[in-house]
Amino acid sequence: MSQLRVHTACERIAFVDSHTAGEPTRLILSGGPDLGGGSVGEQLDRLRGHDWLRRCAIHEPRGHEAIVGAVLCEPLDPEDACGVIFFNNTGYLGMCGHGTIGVAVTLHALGRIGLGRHRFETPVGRVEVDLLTPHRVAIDNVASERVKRGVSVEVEGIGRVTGDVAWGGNWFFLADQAPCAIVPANIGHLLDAGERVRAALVREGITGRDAGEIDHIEFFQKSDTPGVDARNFVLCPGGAFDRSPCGTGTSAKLACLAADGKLAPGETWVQESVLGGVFEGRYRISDERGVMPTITGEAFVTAEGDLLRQPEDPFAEGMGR
Ligand code: PYC
Repeated sequence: MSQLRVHTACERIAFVDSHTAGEPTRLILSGGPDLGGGSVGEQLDRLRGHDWLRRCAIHEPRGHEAIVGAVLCEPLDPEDACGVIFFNNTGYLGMCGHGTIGVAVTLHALGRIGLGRHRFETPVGRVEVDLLTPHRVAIDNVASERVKRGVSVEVEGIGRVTGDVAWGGNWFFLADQAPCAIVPANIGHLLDAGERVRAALVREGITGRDAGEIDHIEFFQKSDTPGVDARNFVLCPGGAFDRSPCGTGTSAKLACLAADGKLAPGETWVQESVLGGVFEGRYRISDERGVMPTITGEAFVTAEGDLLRQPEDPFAEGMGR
């Protein structure tokens, strides 16, 4: 029951927040537009026409740049648990690994799904989640692939940077040589370097398949943490960094490791984020689809409530684009 005594009409957007290895997910439960039916891709096209929901839920003063939003929609296949569309401070994501883990844990906390396997539809394909405990989730992600190996770009202020271009549900440029140590004290420097690499890719016309924009930049380094294979830093499209090891980024990494013969199917790759959160990754090979990654991580719910939009509020749709 609300404590507020507001005098004017007030729209409410119900949400539950969670974090996955520190990276926030805001799941919108109600108050968004009717997205109709059809494929999740078609529903995403309709949601783009109601961009106020993304801006309101993610931008300040109701959100902040690191939040990834998720809105549930009708699945095309009624046997699937739900459709889900992810968005951030700059636009819409194909898939989101940490977000899928967060959504699964939240739906379980709401009593909407039980432990075990469930299928979610995303704009870039169906993923399967296995809720192992109320917090621990394994996702069978979309097929992932490396499309370019050893791409070298001239980066302003840095020099030549070499990396691979791979798909893990979003497009990534993955560089094994980080510009500095991947530690929290260097986050400012890593953000700046990531933006410069992204600009160099645009300048040199380097894209993913079908001219897909490479909007995530991922640096890697060896980790000193026992049992961890590598530490990463991931620059996300809107200029925030992923607090988690990035589910789609870890999937892209698995595709590169598989292509290089450095990780066998079924072997585990332990990926640590700049903040020390961990995902476990492994893959199987499908004859038709190639590298099929499974990413395992943990999420926890952190808040529930209503975002409020008053018509007279000049920032009813948030600050920013
Ligand atoms: O976990 O896939 C992910 C992700 C993408 C952007 C932020 N997190």
